[in-house]
Amino acid sequence: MPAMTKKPSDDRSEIPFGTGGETQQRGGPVLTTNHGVPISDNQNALKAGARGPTLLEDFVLREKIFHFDHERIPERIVHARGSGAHGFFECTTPIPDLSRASLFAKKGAKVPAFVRFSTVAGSKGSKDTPRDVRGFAVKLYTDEGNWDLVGNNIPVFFIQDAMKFPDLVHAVKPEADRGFPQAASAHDTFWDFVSLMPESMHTVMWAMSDRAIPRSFRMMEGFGVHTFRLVNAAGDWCFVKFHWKPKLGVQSTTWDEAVKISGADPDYLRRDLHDAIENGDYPEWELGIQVFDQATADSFPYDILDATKLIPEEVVPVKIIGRLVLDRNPNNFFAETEQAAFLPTNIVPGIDFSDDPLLQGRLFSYMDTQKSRLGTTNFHQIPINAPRCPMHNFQRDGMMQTMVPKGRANYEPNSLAEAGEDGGPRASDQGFITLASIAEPAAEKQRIRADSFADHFSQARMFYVSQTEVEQGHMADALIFELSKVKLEHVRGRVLGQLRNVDEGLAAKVANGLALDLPPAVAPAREPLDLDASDALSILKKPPVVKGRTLGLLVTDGADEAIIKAVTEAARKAGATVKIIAPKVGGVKTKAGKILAADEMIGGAPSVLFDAVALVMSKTGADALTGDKAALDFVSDAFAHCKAIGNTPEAAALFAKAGIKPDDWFFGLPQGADRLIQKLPERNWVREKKGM
Ligand code: HDD
Repeated sequence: MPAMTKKPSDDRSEIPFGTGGETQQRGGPVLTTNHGVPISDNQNALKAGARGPTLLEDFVLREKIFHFDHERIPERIVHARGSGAHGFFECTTPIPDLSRASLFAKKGAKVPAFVRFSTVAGSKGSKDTPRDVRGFAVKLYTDEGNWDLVGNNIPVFFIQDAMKFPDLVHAVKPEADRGFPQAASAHDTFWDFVSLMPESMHTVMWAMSDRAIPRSFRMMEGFGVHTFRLVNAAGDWCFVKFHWKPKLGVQSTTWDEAVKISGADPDYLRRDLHDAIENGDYPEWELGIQVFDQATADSFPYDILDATKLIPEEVVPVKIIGRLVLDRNPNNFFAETEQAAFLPTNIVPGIDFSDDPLLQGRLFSYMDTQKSRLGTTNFHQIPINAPRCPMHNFQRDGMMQTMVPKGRANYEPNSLAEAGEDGGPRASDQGFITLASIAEPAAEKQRIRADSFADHFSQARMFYVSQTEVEQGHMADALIFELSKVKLEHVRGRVLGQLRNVDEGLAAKVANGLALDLPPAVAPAREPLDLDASDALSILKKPPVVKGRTLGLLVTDGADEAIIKAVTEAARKAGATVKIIAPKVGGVKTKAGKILAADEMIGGAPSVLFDAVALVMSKTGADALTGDKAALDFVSDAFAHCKAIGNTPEAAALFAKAGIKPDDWFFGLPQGADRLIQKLPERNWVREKKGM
């Protein structure tokens, strides 16, 4: 019987399948059109005869193709590539004296959260590990509305005034005429722009540091960047900066790793977040606040309204008031992560903006961009964006309206209640009240940059001198790499001229790396100050955390199971994960003759994907791998990336073939298993110095 004339089965779980003849029995609901009509055949279009033309009448086909044709929406103009997760925020130290925000009122009180991490410059399909700032956007669904803290993993920004944002983004995105490079700042237009905008130099230093190549979203700090204000019930206010502190510590990859990871696993950070949550290793951050008053703000040698400046934690300590836990992956990437709309304008009573001109510009941009991306002013009705508290107002209609308000009260004031009708919602005396601006009351309207924003280099210098020697070396290497991709010689020279204002030693190193003479310094608008170094700005000065790290364990046939078990157990005890890598993904036959399944094969799991590696192998297994390029790269990369290496004696053959001389970061197994695991979050940086 031709499929088109087949009657829908009475048993609605019997779904036609294949060429139309056979059916597939499976559970689940009946397939229907978008309008609820049961579909009898999802495999064949309606035709005039078996080999005849397809009929326009086929509403099932037309609806399916029509919907498919419109599946894509515009990607975010920046932060296009991202991934998100659900969780909750819990107040651990209430601060009613500082803020009347309901989410900070009670110890133990929880609100649902959705967080989206992102890169900035790359498009949606780009890789996870370019050198770039990472977005750290948090939506907290409080009982007084949504609070979105739309921050980054870097506490400062490239520009001081929102007026410059489109220029910054145009400059860093693929060049207009050629459409490349993708997800990279290493090109003419970016460096042309930033070298002409000395205010960017502090954030450029961060972008050239290892902060811009994070090992995991779970191991990044997050920052609200701007100065905001907290307001208590009495209307008293103070300034505040928000910080997210990861429980797993801060960790980055090296540049060479980041480059290689982007080939081995372009979804590295996305997968890491997803898998950790699936495995029940819920990432967690503490929410910290730096609180200060106007007098303190006035005492700083920089302006707290200038988003290119931070306040060192040593100057204003970070007080921990809550925790953020991500414990659920989205069910659907598009519906939730892609459609998530973050708005810096989403604040709640108890929190307010400051006059930071960058923040003020953002207050317009995000609402506007959602309309273009999500197509309707009703984007707040999409479940991921909708508040979890009651929402009533007189706004009506618009595209994709899904609410069905009753009655005729769509205006205010009205007296409909006097006639017994529903008069609609009323303003509340507990509602959001905007704080008075702190600008001079009689200020003239003018397009101007405040004089207090003129110091562009003091904090760039402070950031640089706060780093360890290793981190400073990475910054110099990053600058040399980036500028080597800049074809315009005058731009290279101008960057060097700017760098001299940051640090003469750094400028000289970079010039040497480019084989250029140091040009004169570009005259700074204000002579930089030598601010005190801040240890909190360095990654390597932070305590290493073993939890959450992954060991890549390379095994061969004949490997000793007891040793594998000892290593796995040591990792488990420390909260780390082990991935078994074998020559073939089906696994290996151990010394005891048992099959040990592998997670990955060597060619699919280079050592750049792991924090440290271990090699447990038999003599024949090791000898066989000396002829395997992927195995040789596995060990030589692990060594070059300064990682700890655990091994059984048989692996010596592989080290010799790879030209590696074991040092004191090689740990004999099984006795060195615990010491190896302790080294997961650390690197033996002296290898870098030896030029490996
Ligand atoms: Fe922005 C997205 C963070 C300055 C305009 N921004 C966006 C996202 C993050 C940030 C994390 C992604 C949100 C998500 O995951 O959906 N942006 C920042 C930070 C800034 C900043 C920390 C400075 C401190 N941004 C900034 C300025 C403007 C914008 C000055 C415009 C005047 N940003 C946007 C945008 C985006 C955006 C075009 C693109 C997608 C979106 O808003 O929702 O409106």
